[in-house]
Amino acid sequence: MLNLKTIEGKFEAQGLTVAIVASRFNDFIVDKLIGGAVDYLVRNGAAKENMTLVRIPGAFEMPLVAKKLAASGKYDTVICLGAVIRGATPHFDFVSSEATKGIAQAMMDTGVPIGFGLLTTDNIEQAIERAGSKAGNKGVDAAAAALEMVRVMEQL
Ligand code: INI
Repeated sequence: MLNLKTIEGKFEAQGLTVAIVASRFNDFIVDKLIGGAVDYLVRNGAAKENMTLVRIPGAFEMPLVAKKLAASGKYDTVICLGAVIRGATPHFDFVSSEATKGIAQAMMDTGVPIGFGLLTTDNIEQAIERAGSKAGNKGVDAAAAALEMVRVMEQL
């Protein structure tokens, strides 16, 4: 549009190797995110044989696992899917902030794009809305961002 040399990623997932890290905590939500992410990638050309799902206890464990997978050299991208839902104590704030910081750190330490599909919501209704109902599916969004980032990074 501005006549600039522009680098951007195509949404082509052929040959993409993916690790999905998904928490068991709030699995009725997280399973919807996984379904959305896998469906998105397959519809864009990825093969299920090139995808590995790693189930972990909760969001707090996500950075460690995401970092190990990203550093393994086996995957073009790692997609983190989970749901932290606010309760009556400050627990939510500690879990969500450590998970978010740790996932970002894993991406920066390894140079591997990581899709961030960790819901942090005030209540269950907000989580349901973001897991395939009125506010879309954040698993799809995380997969799309991960794919776009892989294709951008290949060109830089
Ligand atoms: N883990 C989540 O993934 N979501 C939550 O909402 C949550 N809450 O609210 O407690 C949660 N806690 C567990 C945490 O991630 C660890 O698995 C646990 O503390 C064991 O280390």
